[in-house]
Amino acid sequence: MNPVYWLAIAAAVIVVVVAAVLVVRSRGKALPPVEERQVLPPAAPARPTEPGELESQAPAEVAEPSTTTLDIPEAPASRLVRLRRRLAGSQNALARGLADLLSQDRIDAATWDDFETTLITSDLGVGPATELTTRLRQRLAVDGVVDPATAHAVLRQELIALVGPDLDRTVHTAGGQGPDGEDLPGVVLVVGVNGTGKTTTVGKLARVLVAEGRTVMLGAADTFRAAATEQLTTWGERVGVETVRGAEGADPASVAYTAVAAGRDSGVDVVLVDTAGRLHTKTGLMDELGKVKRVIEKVAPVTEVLLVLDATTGQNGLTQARTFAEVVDVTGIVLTKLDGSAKGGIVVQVQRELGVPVKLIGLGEGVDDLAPFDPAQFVDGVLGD
Ligand SMILES: Nc1nc2c(ncn2[C@@H]2O[C@H](COP(=O)(O)OP(=O)(O)O)[C@@H](O)[C@H]2O)c(=O)[nH]1
Ligand SMILES: [Mg+2]
Repeated sequence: MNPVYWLAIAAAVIVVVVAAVLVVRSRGKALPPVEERQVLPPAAPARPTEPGELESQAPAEVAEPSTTTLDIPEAPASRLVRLRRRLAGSQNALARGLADLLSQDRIDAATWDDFETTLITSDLGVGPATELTTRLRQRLAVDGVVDPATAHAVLRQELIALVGPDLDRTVHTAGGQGPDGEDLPGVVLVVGVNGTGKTTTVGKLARVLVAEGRTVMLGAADTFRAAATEQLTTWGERVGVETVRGAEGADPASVAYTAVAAGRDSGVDVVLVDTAGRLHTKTGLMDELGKVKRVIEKVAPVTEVLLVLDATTGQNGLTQARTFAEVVDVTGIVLTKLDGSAKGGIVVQVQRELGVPVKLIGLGEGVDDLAPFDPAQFVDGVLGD
């Protein structure tokens, strides 16, 4: 037979084998390592809602976690390393301004002006940018000559001071005890405008808590879109936690109440309540958010109210933050999309604006892309250390 013919067959066989190997390998990569785990015992049935304040008594259902294999969240330590790398990799204005400054032999008034302008465009805010520049000029530019190593150390110190190393950044999830001595779950209410990353944050946070050995229940109080409930339930299933959900259009306060009551009755440690993205310009919707919190507190105190802000929205995000702070006592900020924003400076501005610390940061869409906010690590990331 024609050798060319045989060669063609051999080539085809090789292509098929190589393709098969590639497919198998890419599958292996796409799937996170899984491990068989005991699924949490199902919760006691949700108690019927009772407060007179509720308008619709839409029955909430509990979506039990599926019995498929569960993801095991990445350990916080390795997660932080990766997140820091990502932060350093984002071309942020703050990092650039600092690098420019450090690259000068002599720093004159014009260089300081440029530096200040760069800081302002990094979303640090005019006040903090001016303060930082003034502090650095005092400490560094005595004779106009800056030793890079000293400059770097001083910058690091001043930036950490600006971010606030002493603020309490714990996400409070420890529940107390009820009037009859029964254990109450910690309750985390997650609020913010649509699309900022609330549901994603609830999912990621549930993973962190589960990894720490806490038992968790989710409340899908975003009842405006069925898809929102599905999205949360999927997050829950992946780490083996239950999601209490209402029918589409059900009263969000009712679902939140049912979720927290179910959490208490089944003795979970923490209930995370996802809410709808309220249009902060609509007074009625904001009032409703206040109601969600009041109704939950008929069962258990809300231990943490996390306001989720998209770091890429800049000033607009700050306006949202102010409006939300008027209706609920925000106790912590989650700043999402820092990976894409290149605007690390917003951390400082938003904390000043609200007087509330940034507690968590989102640095990607991946399931483990949520990290506790640590000022020193954040600054090191920004400085590219
Ligand atoms: N790049 C990036 N995307 C994020 C982050 N957090 C959330 N997202 C994405 O933002 C979109 C909206 O998120 P979602 O949780 O549905 O927002 P919600 O409407 O506030 O509940 C989704 O595509 C998320 O994957 C983050 O930290 N970084
Ligand atoms: Mg959502």
